[in-house]
Order: sequence, then structure tokens, then C-alpha cells
Amino acid sequence: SIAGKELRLKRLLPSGRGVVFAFDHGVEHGPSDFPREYINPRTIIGKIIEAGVDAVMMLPATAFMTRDLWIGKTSLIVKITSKTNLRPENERLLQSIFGYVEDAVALGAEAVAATVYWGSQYEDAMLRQWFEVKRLAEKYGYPSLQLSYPRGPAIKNMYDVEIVKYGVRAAIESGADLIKTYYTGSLESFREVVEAASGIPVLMSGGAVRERFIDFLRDVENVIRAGGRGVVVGRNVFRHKNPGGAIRAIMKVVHEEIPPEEAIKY
Ligand code: FBP
Repeated sequence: SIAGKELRLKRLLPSGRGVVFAFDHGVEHGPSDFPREYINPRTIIGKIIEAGVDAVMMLPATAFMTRDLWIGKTSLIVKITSKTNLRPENERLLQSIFGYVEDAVALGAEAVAATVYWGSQYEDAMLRQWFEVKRLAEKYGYPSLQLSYPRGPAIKNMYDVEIVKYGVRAAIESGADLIKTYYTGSLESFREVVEAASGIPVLMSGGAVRERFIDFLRDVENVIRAGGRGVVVGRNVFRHKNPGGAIRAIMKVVHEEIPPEEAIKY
């Protein structure tokens, strides 16, 4: 259903831009990622929804257990793949299936998401997963968000602009409708990343917590100036002392282009 996919894309990014709260870290990194007060997924999801975020991205089971908090209030992106850090290090470059596209349909999501570690020794297996997700997403009319993460023994610097561009190019040539990738550290370099995406919306992946939140907002500002469509952020929000305020500030930068120094006051 091509119309269904376009409708959902429009609902996900009504203004063409968006702020998405990523919340799959309990599996990807383990519960130690969260301040103790946020150990129950409902606590942080409640705060983020209240702050008025555009969308939340979760695994199917987490989306289900928090459904009363987000239904009718914000859009949902169902992430289908994940992995734990309990695995031996060299096995962490492969994700596994945590659900099905049908879960996204049942939950009333706007999109599905899956990770591809480009350059990993498991690239082939990850691509099979990706196309399994993609095939059903197309069938049901759901956009597919690719977490395009170049990563593996052959990749020295995963934030290098040429490497990120390669991942983005591979994402568009594997049919991603939305791309989430690393910030390359400057406006100029990120402009090249956006160009490489050739019109497919690029969202910045939040990344590790910045020492100063204002610096994170400056990165987001550069992403927007470079033609990026927004951000998918987890840690820089849920590790912030005021996660709701952090979301509001990011929304100001993305949607209203308010300078970070101003936006941080919200
Ligand atoms: P962050 O903003 O916390 O970086 O969240 C984005 C994300 O892609 C999550 O969806 C995922 O759990 C995590 O980063 C993966 O992080 P890592 O770089 O350690 O694999």
C-alpha cells in the first residue's frame, strides 16, 4: 500500500521535521543506562509524552506496556531489531528480531525501524533481517526507518564523513524511507551526509551524553541547518536532570529554529 506508507510518513513528520524519543536502551545497553528513578519504562515515557514529543521509538513489548500513555498523544515507531551487551563483544555486531511488522500494525504505529551495522561481519544476516522487515512494511503500507550504523572491525572511525555517507548511500539503496545516522561533527560535513541521502529524510542519532546539554542543542541546530530533518534521541534526554525540559528545548531548535542559548530556557 503506497498510499498508506505516504500517509504514515506525513503523520510522522507533519512539518517535514521531527523529534523522536528513542527508548530501546534497556536491551541495547542494559538497565544501568537509566537513572534508578526511571527503571520502570512508564515513568520516563509519561514525562516525555507530557513534554509533547513528536514520536517515540520502542520495541513492541515496551510499546505495549506503555500503550495507555502514548495512544492518541504521540506517534509510535516500532523497532523490530535489537541486541544485548551481555553477548561476547564480537557477537554484538549482529541484531536479532524482537518482534514483527504485524506488532507495529496491531499497535497502530506510524513506522517500523531496524538497525543495519554496515561493515559488520554479519552485514549479510542483518540485510536479510532488514529486507524481511521491509517486505512486510511495504505490504502493510508502513515506512521503514533504518538505523544506518557503519560499525565493525574494518571501520576505524564510525563518525568519519566518508563512512557515514557510505552508510547513508547503502540505506537509500536498500530502500530506507527514513534514515537515522551519526552526527559527523560539523555543519559542513553533515550537509554532505544529507546530500548523500538524496532527498530521503535524515535524522541525527543522539549518541552518548554530551557534558553540556547546550552542546547537544548546537549539534541539533547544525543538523537542521545542514538540511537534516530532526533527531532521534535517547540518552541526552533521559539522563538529563529534566527530561521534559530537554525535549522541549530540542523541539524549539528543530521546529522553530530558536537558537540553543534561548531554547535551553524552555
Ligand atoms: P541515543 O540518543 O541514546 O544514542 O539513542 C539512539 C540509539 O540508536 C538507541 O536507539 C540505541 O539504543 C542506542 O542509540 C544504541 O547505542 P550504541 O551506539 O551504544 O549502539
